[in-house]
Amino acid sequence: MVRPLRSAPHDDIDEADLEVGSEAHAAAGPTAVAVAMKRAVEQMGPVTTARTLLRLNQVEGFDCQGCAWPDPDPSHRHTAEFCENGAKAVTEEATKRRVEPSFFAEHSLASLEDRTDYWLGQQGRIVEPMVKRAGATHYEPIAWDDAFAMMGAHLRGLASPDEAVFYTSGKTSNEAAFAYQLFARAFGTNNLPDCSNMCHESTSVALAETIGIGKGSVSLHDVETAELIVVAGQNPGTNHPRMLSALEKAKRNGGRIVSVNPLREAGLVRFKNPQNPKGWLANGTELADLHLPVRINGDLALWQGLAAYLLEHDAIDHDFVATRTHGYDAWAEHIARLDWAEVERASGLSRAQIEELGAMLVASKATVFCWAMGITQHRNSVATIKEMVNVALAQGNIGKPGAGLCPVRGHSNVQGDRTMGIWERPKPAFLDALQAEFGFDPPREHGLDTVDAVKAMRDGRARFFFAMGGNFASAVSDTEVTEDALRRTDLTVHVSTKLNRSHVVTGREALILPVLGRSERDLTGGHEQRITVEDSMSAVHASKGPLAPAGPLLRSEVDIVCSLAEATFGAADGEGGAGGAGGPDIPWSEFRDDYTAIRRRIANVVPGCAAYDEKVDQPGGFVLPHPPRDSRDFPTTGDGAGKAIFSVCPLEVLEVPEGRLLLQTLRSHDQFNTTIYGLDDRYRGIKNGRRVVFVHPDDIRHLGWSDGDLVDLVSEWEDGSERTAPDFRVVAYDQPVGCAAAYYPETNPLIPLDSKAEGSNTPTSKSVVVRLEKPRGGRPGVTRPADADVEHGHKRATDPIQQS
Ligand SMILES: Nc1nc2c(c(=O)[nH]1)N[C@H]1C(S)=C(S)[C@@H](COP(=O)(O)OP(=O)(O)OC[C@H]3O[C@@H](n4cnc5c(=O)[nH]c(N)nc54)[C@H](O)[C@@H]3O)O[C@H]1N2
Ligand SMILES: Nc1nc2c(c(=O)[nH]1)N[C@H]1C(S)=C(S)[C@@H](COP(=O)(O)OP(=O)(O)OC[C@H]3O[C@@H](n4cnc5c(=O)[nH]c(N)nc54)[C@H](O)[C@@H]3O)O[C@H]1N2
Ligand code: SF4
Ligand SMILES: [Mo]
Repeated sequence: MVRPLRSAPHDDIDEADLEVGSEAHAAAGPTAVAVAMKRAVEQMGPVTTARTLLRLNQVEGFDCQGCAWPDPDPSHRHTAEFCENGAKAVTEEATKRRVEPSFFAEHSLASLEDRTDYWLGQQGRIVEPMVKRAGATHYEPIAWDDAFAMMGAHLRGLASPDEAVFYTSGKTSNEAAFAYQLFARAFGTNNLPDCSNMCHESTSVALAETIGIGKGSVSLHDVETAELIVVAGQNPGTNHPRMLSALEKAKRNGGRIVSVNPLREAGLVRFKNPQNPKGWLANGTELADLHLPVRINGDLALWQGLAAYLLEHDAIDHDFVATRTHGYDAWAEHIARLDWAEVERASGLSRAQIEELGAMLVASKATVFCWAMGITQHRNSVATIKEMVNVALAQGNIGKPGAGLCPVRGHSNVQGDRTMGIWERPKPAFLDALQAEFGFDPPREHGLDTVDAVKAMRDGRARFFFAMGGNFASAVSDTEVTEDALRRTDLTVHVSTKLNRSHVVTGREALILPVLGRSERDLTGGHEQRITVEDSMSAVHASKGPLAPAGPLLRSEVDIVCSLAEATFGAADGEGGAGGAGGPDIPWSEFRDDYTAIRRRIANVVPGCAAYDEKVDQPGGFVLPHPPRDSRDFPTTGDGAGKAIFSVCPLEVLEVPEGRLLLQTLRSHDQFNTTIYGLDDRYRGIKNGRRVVFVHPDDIRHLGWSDGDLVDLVSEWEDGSERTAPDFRVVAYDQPVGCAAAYYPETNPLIPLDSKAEGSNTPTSKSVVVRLEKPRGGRPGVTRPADADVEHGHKRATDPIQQS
């Protein structure tokens, strides 16, 4: 079925090897197992593969470093409790490949700048702390103590603590996150941007305002026993594969499933459960009963149409609405005035299609609403999520069995990091608790989120950038602006397992600090330590890696934070008073030597964490309180405080000028965010390449192109500026007319820093207006990364001087 593309107009392009086949119709199944195993054995060897994967997501094992999907009850776990992409995540970390100091001696920074994230990641684990000194062309080794002293000196030299930025990616453990935010606040800043700012921030904002807590309200059991599950803007077959097992169970229990997505994602269409022998043989389970091919950004309109249907059929839980909610009448009046023609135009769906889902909602006594990035990364995402909440509230679908709101989180501990205080806008109560526990007055002013941190670095207001994991340069929008901002700092520090683009986009000086991953034994303090994490459904549990560390010099994230604190403040005397040269009296060395000491402090500071250390010891851990889920209590504030809030959200139609397409930037099946595992997107029929743009066949024709053509993507913005991402292969692909899709992070150069969601500041990664243009070749100001490709000599030229 796979046909090679006809010869390209430019033979030297990266995608010469690209193959486009037909879409897959089923997700998982034997192919998934085979793919995962082949790569695992190649990179880890057979013994480590077996030892590691059998410990993955087990009670006495370690938590998958992939996504945040929860684990089943301990009594319901399989021997192999992981998916293809979980196995890939482990392989990526437990690989036997190493990046030694000799690698950095051999490769100058300038040469590494020409490499892609894929190539950089494939080099292996970083095993020694490395420094790039001012003016140097290469990284060189540095002793840990010298690295800490260097960071401490930089931090003490800042004119204000707010000149420092402390970023977090969502893999950081609860213990490390708690210590890290404590350090940042003891130092004097709330500049704690995190990957959430680019991810589910719209969810956190919308839910906090409407139900009083920024987290989902369901358990795994609710999903499995729901009568109806709506999966909107999410591709679980790739990004949360074990969710498909839960959906399959729901289906067996008689539940119905609806997918709301511009694309017909494999997995929702058909799923072969690799844990179920039948899945190997038969065609698998048909998961989605209904697929609504919504136009990109059409969800607000769709949910208003659904609301109108519920009102029209009086499918309202009047008792719940009367006793537990606020603002219903104003909302109902607003919806009653709905203009169906506008709804159809905005959503790209007919009224009949919307009413089909409406009828399913009416028929269901317990509905679960799931969503992810297809909903959160638009300008009006907060409004869209509030409208989903309205629909859930109208039918009382919250705080009852088999029903609720289910935002599906991304990184494996992104929710836990927030719970532990990684947040640029901490609640006063959290700061009060910190103050009571540690006896210092934390800063009260809000800090910088991700987008604002870029602006602060760009404008010289922030000069120290520290990243606890992640790949800031590639993950944030407006690649050129973001990279330029990082380069303007005095010092960039990356605590990382693997090499990535952010390590080669340095401040005047730079450090790379090698860190233990989840799969590795943590012997900090001379004894085996464990860490804890929280999943997407607020379940907290312990995790302990089984493998020998990738190298003897690796340190844990907790160790790095505590040592940095000591180097910054001077070692604490542990006797009260000023803890050294200038910091509050916090026992950093005690924290480092035994993480239990941190957990005791978490118990005192973080709501719902009393007896934390004891509770995480229960098999499967414990579930954090969630008043709407537990007792239909809504800890909202402001107008209607104490009740769930209905919101009135004006309907808008995202108008796309003639000749333009609405582009979403999404993940392939072979990546974890900016970590590229490989160049195939099996379910979408793409082999050996990533620079593709999926376009509807009618649009291809209408715009005067052919399937297989090579194009530049050009985005146009309100201020008249244009941005280009060059050299994408046009691939004909079924989706609503006018929509298009291409992979992230290659498309991040197209999204201006100021294009972000109202209320949450999340970059609008899912609605970018673009036109397709004949490739113009390398021009100044164009980010031109290569993929498969580096062998083909492609440059990643963000800087005109670097142009080939
Ligand atoms: N293997 C793997 N797993 C991952 C990740 C990974 O990169 N790889 N990343 C992790 C992270 S951090 C996250 S946040 C999650 C991301 O999980 P997802 O949100 O599933 O990730 P995306 O690939 O961005 O997919 C977005 C989906 O929304 C659809 N969509 C786009 N625009 C719209 C729209 O306007 N309306 C609707 N209804 N749908 C739309 C797209 O077609 C696509 O199916 O996955 C996590 N898990
Ligand atoms: N255009 C576009 N942009 C997007 C998105 C999109 O859909 N479209 N999605 C956004 C989303 S949802 C997210 S979450 C962000 C992701 O943004 P980030 O979280 O910043 O990016 P990742 O690619 O997940 O980070 C990968 C790096 O983390 C490091 N790492 C891996 N494991 C560990 C570990 O255990 N410890 C430490 N310290 N480091 C580790 C490795 O060095 C690796 O290279 O990107 C956002 N950007
Ligand atoms: S579903 Fe997510 S957490 Fe579970 S094994 Fe797969 S990647 Fe890991
Ligand atoms: Mo994410």
